[in-house]
Amino acid sequence: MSTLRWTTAGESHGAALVGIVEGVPAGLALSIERVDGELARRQGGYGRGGRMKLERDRIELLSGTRGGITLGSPIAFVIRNNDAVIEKLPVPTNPRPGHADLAGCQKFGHRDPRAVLERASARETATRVACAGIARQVLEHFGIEVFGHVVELGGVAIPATAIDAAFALSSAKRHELREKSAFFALDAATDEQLKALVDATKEKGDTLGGIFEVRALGLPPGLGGYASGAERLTARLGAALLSIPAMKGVEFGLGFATARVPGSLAHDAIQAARDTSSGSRYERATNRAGGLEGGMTTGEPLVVRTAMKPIPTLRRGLPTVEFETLEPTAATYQRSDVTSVPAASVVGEAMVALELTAAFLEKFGGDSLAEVEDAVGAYRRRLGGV
Ligand code: EPS
Repeated sequence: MSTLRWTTAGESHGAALVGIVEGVPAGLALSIERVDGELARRQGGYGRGGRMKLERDRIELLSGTRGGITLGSPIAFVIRNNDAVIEKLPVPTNPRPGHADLAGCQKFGHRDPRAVLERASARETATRVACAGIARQVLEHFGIEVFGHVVELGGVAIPATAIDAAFALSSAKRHELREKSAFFALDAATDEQLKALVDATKEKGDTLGGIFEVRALGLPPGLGGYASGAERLTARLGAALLSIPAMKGVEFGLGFATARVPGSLAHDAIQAARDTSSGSRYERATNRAGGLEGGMTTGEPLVVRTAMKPIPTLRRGLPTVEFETLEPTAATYQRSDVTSVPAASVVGEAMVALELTAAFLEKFGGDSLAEVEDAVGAYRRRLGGV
């Protein structure tokens, strides 16, 4: 079976987070360090709070490999929670605005926000990053890079010129640049300004949202599909990104700005490819579409940006009411991040990687990596005749 499927389980302060990835072809040398590296990255970024000092996320592989090579069977893993105190934590007496607390309690008919928030917590995204860390190694085997970075935080934007310059660099240099940034951004000069902003916001007991961008480089044309809504990669990527807690909007390429320009400035001219090493005889003169047309990859870089709301847990709790009395009160506060937009960029990168791996294996999937290699090679050759 070559269709990628994945699922997660676990509560934020339960014993562990659990993940299963199915559909990874047999014969892939799986790097656990690669997965743990992404987990460590997700824990980082300037503005994280106390919880991340307690956790050291890493996967314990339970199945699906032998001698480090995938078997084609389900790959199961756990990530243990150090802060596994779910049975000892108090039950908040009021629902926190901006969280799943109230609608979740109404949905299940109880007054115990902990029964909701333990699973609704963004802690679950660690499992997604691990699932993607496994699955994306298929894409990486074929030279496809998925790269997330923060482009805006609390209204301060990374200059577009710095981003363009970073994407003109080699992949290794671009990664180096991002690693140096406390915000997983591509401009060292903006880091200091962002640090000052986060510090001042922390002082005030407030929080910050922002925008991250994910680009995927080296994609072949024709992933996804136009024949049904469910195949359209635009919809699938949008849903994948909006499934991350706290995400409020997604745009591709020119995004919302496309709606404000005439058609002559909204699209990408087709021209003969200067470099035909990918197999395609065509390229686009620009990439306003962000690498997708008709719900399919065009072969140009995928460019997608996602907006994240500020974390709703504030030191001075937002106004709410007590469950029992409906008396006005301030929402319960224990601890919180000032911002987790850098971490969200790691999660967004993971979600895009998962969706692209799924689309890639739908088109080229086989039981073994060798079969996938054959299918990719044959497609590249066929593209030369189109
Ligand atoms: C989260 C609240 C905080 C964050 C957590 C998400 O956790 P705690 O309630 O333990 O202080 O640290 O994020 C993570 C644990 C993580 O791994 O990203 C929330 O309410 O969503």
